Amino acid sequence: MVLPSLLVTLLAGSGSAAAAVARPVTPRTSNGTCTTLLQRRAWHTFTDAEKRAYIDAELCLMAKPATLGLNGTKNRFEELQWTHQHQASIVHNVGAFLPYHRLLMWAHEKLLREECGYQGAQPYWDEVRDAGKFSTSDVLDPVTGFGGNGVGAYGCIADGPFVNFTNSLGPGYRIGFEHCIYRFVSDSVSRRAAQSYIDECYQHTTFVDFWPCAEGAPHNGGHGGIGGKMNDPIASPGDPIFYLHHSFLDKVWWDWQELNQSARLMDIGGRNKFSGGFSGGFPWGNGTLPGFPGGNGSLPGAPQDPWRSVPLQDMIPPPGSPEPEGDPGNTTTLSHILRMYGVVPDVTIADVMDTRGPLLCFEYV
Ligand SMILES: *[C@@H]1O[C@H](CO)[C@@H](O)[C@H](O)[C@H]1NC(C)=O
Ligand SMILES: *[C@@H]1O[C@H](CO)[C@@H](O)[C@H](O)[C@H]1NC(C)=O
Ligand SMILES: *[C@@H]1O[C@H](CO)[C@@H](O)[C@H](O)[C@H]1NC(C)=O
Ligand SMILES: *[C@@H]1O[C@H](CO)[C@@H](O)[C@H](O)[C@H]1NC(C)=O
Ligand SMILES: *[C@@H]1O[C@H](CO)[C@@H](O)[C@H](O)[C@H]1NC(C)=O
Ligand SMILES: *[C@@H]1O[C@H](CO)[C@@H](O)[C@H](O)[C@H]1NC(C)=O
Ligand SMILES: *[C@@H]1O[C@H](CO)[C@@H](O)[C@H](O)[C@H]1NC(C)=O
Ligand SMILES: [Cu+2]
Repeated sequence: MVLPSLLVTLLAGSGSAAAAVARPVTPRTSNGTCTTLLQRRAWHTFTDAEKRAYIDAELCLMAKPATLGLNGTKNRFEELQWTHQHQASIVHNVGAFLPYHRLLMWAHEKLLREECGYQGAQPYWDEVRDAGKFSTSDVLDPVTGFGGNGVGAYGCIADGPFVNFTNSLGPGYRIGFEHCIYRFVSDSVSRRAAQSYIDECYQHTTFVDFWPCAEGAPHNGGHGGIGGKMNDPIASPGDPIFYLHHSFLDKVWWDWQELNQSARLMDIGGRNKFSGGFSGGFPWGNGTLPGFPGGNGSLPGAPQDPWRSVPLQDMIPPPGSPEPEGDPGNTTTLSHILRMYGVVPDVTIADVMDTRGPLLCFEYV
């Protein structure tokens, strides 16, 4: 008997690396170029070989010289990070938070694939699975993952593939201060990644109500649960776990959109500007980091985290920091411009609303 071809595809694909790559789709738009959706899967479903391929590509990005002249960047990995550091004040606590981070994940995936030979899709970390026990996650595996918790006063990572990486961006807005990837893993903070918090966000039926909820516990659980570099709201993309975490958060948004596509695929809103800033608002901010004499700005961090105190000036957007662009008023709209400073072309929020649209062309499975 001859199996229907769809079934053959499913059988052949299940559990193999082939399933990671692509599935043909019907284009949604008349001029769209999205004919093959990349399928983003959870990290824990990756085979060891798939994990190795992803990490090797990340190491490749970290080793590739910077090309864009973005101040302080040494390599392509930091160029992605720079777009986040430079725009931190206009891509957090605002309506553009989820759209900008969706674009950043996509740009990262694109660079891995186009410049570092990666053939898979961007993985996400199923943090719900590890909520309350991040320290045991396979993401932190020293051999097949991103290396474990930090050690010593500064929490520098001591094993794994990224142990020798030095980062030039951060803490905060600082540029040119070479430092390790540092972590202060907290299982208790990681409880915020629990499904109950996500379900709470899914009670909200409009984007303006949904995004602040998503930016709360589901977002902060991953940042605070890993801690250290990941807990720096400005320079956190210096820890490659950032990309697994924000892909998880992007999936939280995507799942919410999927629950009611007709109402939510183009639903956007929220404020464009947030007056709060990053300094002064966090607990544990009164320590002084050796090497940061007089440090009095505060990053969120565990009480033992010496990085939590940095010079206040490094926590305030420097002169020349960008302002939101493209909206008619103070509310975030589909015409809001998302800037990527040459890493990938600038686009508008409209371009990133539908992950199956011509620009992004991916889905979560
Ligand atoms: C083609 O795509 C562009 C950019 O996504 C869009 O602005 C335009 O409306 C599309 N045209 C048609 C006919 O769909
Ligand atoms: C890190 O550098 C040390 C010293 O050069 C080297 O022995 C080690 O293999 C490197 N580790 C990785 C993961 O690159
Ligand atoms: C680059 O960053 C350094 C360190 O913060 C700063 O002193 C310098 O003015 C910056 N250069 C430009 C062109 O912005
Ligand atoms: C989708 O949202 C619209 C507008 O809020 C609502 O009328 C409709 O009932 C929703 N559909 C589903 C399946 O929840
Ligand atoms: C912060 O300052 C208070 C008062 O001086 C002190 O009791 C506390 O231990 C300090 N906390 C840290 C983390 O340094
Ligand atoms: C922090 O340091 C700056 C610069 O030295 C100083 O102007 C400011 O008053 C300090 N703030 C606090 C709260 O100590
Ligand atoms: C936008 O915000 C500014 C600063 O808060 C305010 O002065 C202005 O009136 C607002 N504009 C609109 C159209 O709401
Ligand atoms: Cu961010």
